[in-house]
Amino acid sequence: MGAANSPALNVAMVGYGFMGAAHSQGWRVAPRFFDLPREPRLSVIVGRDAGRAAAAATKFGWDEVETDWRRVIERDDIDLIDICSPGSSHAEIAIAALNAGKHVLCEKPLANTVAEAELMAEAAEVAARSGVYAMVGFSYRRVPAITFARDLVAQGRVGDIRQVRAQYLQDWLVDAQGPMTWRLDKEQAGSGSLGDIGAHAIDAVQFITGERLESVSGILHTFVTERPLLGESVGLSGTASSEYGRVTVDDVAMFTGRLSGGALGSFEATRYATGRRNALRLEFSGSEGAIAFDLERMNELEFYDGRDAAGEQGFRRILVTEPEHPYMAAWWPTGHGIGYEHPFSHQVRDLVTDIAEGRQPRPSFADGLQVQRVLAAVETSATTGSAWTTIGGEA
Ligand code: SOE
Repeated sequence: MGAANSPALNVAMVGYGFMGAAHSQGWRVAPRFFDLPREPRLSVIVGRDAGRAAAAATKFGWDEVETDWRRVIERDDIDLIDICSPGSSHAEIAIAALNAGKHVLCEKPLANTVAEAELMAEAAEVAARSGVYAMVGFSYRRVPAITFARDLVAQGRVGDIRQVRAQYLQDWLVDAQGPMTWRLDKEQAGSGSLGDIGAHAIDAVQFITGERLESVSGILHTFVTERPLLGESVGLSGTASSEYGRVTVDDVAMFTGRLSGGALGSFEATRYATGRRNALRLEFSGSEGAIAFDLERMNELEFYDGRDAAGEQGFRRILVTEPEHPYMAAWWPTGHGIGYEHPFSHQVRDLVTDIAEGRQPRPSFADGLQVQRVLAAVETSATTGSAWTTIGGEA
């Protein structure tokens, strides 16, 4: 286990919220279960609030605390910057880090605008020429059942995909008195359900099918336009104050799309799907078979093989916990499932391996830019009322 004689990979992580916690777990656990060519070190955690950042460092196991990301980028002993802060900060930090020769892992969506994402992809392309790599954190690609679905599709087990149904359903905004957070502020988050969770659905569909969305037609809607602000000193779980803040992003995004291989897709991203806590649901209907997945049952994949004998056909439930399944040989005995946090270790495994072997990790910033273009096209279609909006950029 680990990489006793190879140089450590010193990581500085910006942000310590939900994603900071998940990434910390990934950095810490990956080398305990996978053989990594370089051992990640949780060197510095960066947060503007020194007290909270120090508390996070202790809780998540980081060696040092810094309040200004610029200072860690200047340090010679830092190899990689992991960006877990809100979208509004991604472009500035990622570009500065890449220009300084640091590898970058950046949470999704890549940026808040296509213009920012273009600059980031450009900086990543230049850096890659000297072996400095950037990856965007679409972690669900590394759910073993999703990777396995991609493998089945690539092996032709579902034939030509004709229809795709993709939904990302959450319900944490159903209560209209639920507090304001940065995720509901366009300045900080870029968009709402569309970018925060719709981006995952878009990436997962494109990853599994190997196709790209070429045009979309969408609607966006905000059900609750004002929410109570939280008191100064309390975190997300604190009590709401009597002041209200304006919600400036979409609560729900729905769109249809055409994929490059000819498939038609319907997409829905919402935080108002009462009773659905974190259901990323994907279904692919092909000429030879079909696949269905639900993140709320993340260790399972449903597979319909149209080549089964007549009378025996039907969706079979595959428990994706066998050592033959992607990533699973490193974990528990067969049938002992994994959870939400494991894909973050898989992400670290793949990223560190690619860096050590001098290979561009995927999804690259160019992949993140392409998803950003899809998000922008949905917004354009929804806000201008145009029936179809074509997604620009290179294929
Ligand atoms: C992170 O990958 C993320 O998209 C969060 O930003 C969402 O809020 C979460 O619900 C799914 O994961």
